[in-house]
Amino acid sequence: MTNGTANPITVDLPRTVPNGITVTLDASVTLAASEKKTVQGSVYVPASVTDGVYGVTVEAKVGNVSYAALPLSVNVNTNPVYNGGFEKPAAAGGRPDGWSMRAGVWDQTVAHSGQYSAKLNPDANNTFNVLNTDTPKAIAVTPGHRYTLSGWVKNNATAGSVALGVRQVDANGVTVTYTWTEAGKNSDWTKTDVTFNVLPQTKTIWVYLKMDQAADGPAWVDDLELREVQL
Ligand SMILES: [Ca+2]
Repeated sequence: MTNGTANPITVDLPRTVPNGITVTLDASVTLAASEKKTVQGSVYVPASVTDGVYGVTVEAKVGNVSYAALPLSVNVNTNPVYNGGFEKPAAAGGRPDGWSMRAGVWDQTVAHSGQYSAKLNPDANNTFNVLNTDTPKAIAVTPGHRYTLSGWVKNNATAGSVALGVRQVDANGVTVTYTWTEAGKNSDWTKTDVTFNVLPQTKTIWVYLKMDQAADGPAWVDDLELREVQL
């Protein structure tokens, strides 16, 4: 803020804040003649606030005159799975951002929510028919802690195996272990949980959908979330 006058002024900083969120910022600031000042505050979002986009606005007022409204968009997203609903396209298009699709399909005809899901087609010749988290979107986790990955899986296969999985990876990019939960055969959208304990050497986890060579129909995944489980 810059005081363009030759007199000291007091600038009030009223704010509009949604329920539950707190803004820590002086209620007013005094500027000497021609003084320039930066004010800093912080926004506190307690764990009780549910995911969503919240608007916080701070105004700069002198007397009853408003000189500026400073809108701040607070996006509360406690799910660390990037683009877990497959709705955001990669910059180059053609695939969902943050996912390595391999032979998988970005399907806009079938979705658990939104417009898109990710699909694997059966392939008797493919020994590793998977789609998975793209390298830069690996999720940092804490050794010794317990998490549940959940996702919605639709499986049209009546044979073989379709599974949702988590790969634990160490600091050198080497696999520590995989944990899989098999989807029911010939099943409509079903919430599928993969619960795992993070091993001491694990740094990140990657999310996988896998289909084996015996599967005889396509499978889809959508709306992936990761939550820590209290031990
Ligand atoms: Ca979706």
